[in-house]
Amino acid sequence: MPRMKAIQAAVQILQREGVRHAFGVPGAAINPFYAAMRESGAITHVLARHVEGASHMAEGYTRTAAGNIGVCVGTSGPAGTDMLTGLYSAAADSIPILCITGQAPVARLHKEDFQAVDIAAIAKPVTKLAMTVLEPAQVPGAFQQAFHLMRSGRPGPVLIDLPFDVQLGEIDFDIDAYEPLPVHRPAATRIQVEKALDMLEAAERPLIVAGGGIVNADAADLLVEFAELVGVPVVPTLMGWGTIPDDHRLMAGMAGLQTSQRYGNATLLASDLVLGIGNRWANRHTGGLEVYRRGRRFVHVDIEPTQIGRVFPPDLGIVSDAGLALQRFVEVARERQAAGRLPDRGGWAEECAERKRTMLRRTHFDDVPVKPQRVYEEMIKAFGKEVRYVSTIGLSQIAGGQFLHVYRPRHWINAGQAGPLGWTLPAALGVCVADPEATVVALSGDYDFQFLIEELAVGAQFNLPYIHVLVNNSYLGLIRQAQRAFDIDYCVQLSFDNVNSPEVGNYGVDHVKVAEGLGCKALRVQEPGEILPALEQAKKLMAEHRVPVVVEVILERVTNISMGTEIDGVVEFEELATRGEHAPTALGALNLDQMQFLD
Ligand SMILES: Cc1ncc(C[n+]2csc(CCOP(=O)(O)OP(=O)(O)O)c2C)c(N)n1
Ligand SMILES: [Mg+2]
Repeated sequence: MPRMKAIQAAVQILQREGVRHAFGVPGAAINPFYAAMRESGAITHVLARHVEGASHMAEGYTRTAAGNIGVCVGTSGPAGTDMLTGLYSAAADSIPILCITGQAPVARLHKEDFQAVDIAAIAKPVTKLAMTVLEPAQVPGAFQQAFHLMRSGRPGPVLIDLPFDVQLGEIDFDIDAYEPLPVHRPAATRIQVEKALDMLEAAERPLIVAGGGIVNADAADLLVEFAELVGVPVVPTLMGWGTIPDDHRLMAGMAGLQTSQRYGNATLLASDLVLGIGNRWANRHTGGLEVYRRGRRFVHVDIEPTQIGRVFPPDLGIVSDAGLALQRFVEVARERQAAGRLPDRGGWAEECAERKRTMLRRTHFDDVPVKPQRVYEEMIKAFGKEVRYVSTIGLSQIAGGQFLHVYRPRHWINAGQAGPLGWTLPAALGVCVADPEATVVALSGDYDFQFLIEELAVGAQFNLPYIHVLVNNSYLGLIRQAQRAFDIDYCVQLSFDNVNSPEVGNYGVDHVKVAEGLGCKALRVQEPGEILPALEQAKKLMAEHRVPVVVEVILERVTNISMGTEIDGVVEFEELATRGEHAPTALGALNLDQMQFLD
């Protein structure tokens, strides 16, 4: 049996489990791991500038391709605590990442050693497993279990904390005798699917709500196949956006309080049955449950048994991996189609499509300073269907959800539940590492951008080119809007006179100078007509210099974005589209002459 340090076995296991990249920040307590990684040569390491950044890079990396597991690494003490936000974000959105931390030697754990903190205890609520490994011989098993748990059931993150002496302890280990553990994924039974399809058949206006579980199961094709078979329109959640292309005739829009379309909410409200697959009835999707549930029945398919009934009791709950359930749904629906049993949904689908053609918000404004809606219109023009968008939180993300178009799963990469400011930039870098050929476009407000701005240097150092669209209103815009309810505008201003950059007026931070200082390229845009040329120029700069390119659009300071607390009560602040030219990039409304708009 080969004899080696426990940490060398760990690195061999990482390789065997498919890890090729790690994101991290070294420190004394994790140096044995770095030595083993260097010796193996099989894992490339991206050096973050902030350990939280490394954790979000790992998440962006995981989300980009099925099967990916992002790894983030840090030393003992503050490195682990810095990564907690990344663990929370990953856990909340069911994303596996593996967080590896160094730790003080076992015998000194209780002596308040330098940078010794019980990170496993702190990380417990935001991981599937958080473990300080106390025996070198347990290291292989800890990693084996980590991968098993991250991939099984509802995916999620794991933290493995490795005391210094445990990393260096000698063990007998043979990687050829190592086998990844089988992955556990429950599958819907035929009886369950028959019952769900009976309910679907009995309904007059059924909908499918498609959640992020479909993305995790890599089952978007099956979703579209099933929807087409039964002719039922699909409302994706924010996490499921892209599972059905936005321009598909059965894509009925998103429903919810913020990242939703008017037609998506209207269609949900008109439905009488909702089949939720791989979704979790997030409160930003449902709003008040009384309105959401009134007059309709629900089927809920989820991989995690305790998710069924968590938010409200469904009429039928099915515990299943979304992909395995969809396989069965397609199989049984095909049989029913052959038997002539499937009802014709043409009228209902057309009603939904008609709403999608007509219930539009206006995006075409010529105002200076620029209105945010216009930015999304120009982004759609600049980037094709293959673009991968990355965003997190704020009015920028909300308006992005309302106005952008997504055509593929994993092409809208968004921290859905946790919404931690600063996530966008490092997550985008993780996406670049996972898919170097992709056009990656990040979308941030000025505050989100400033939160982990130093990570731009990582993009410059490691040649990770992407475009960062920075919509600058010099405000904590979302919170300013929320403070209207309190009749205050308090502690939300980011504006000040920048003594070094009179050209930014009172917008405060000179993002162009900061980005350039960190080794990136940056363009600033003041007028709507300049946006598209700037985005085109950014593509060229990105190709030429292989570094991140920031395109900052100076927005009007105050624009309220449509939102509400109930899906039948979303407040519209701007003029709605009443003519085709008001919403030139809206889908379904491209035949402008034939359009009739609804208020
Ligand atoms: C770590 C963290 N702190 C606070 C918040 C609350 N929050 C949500 S959006 C926001 C303001 C975002 O401002 P900006 O990024 O400029 O976007 P805008 O809304 O102006 O488009 C804040 C403070 C958060 N999501 N995360
Ligand atoms: Mg802002």
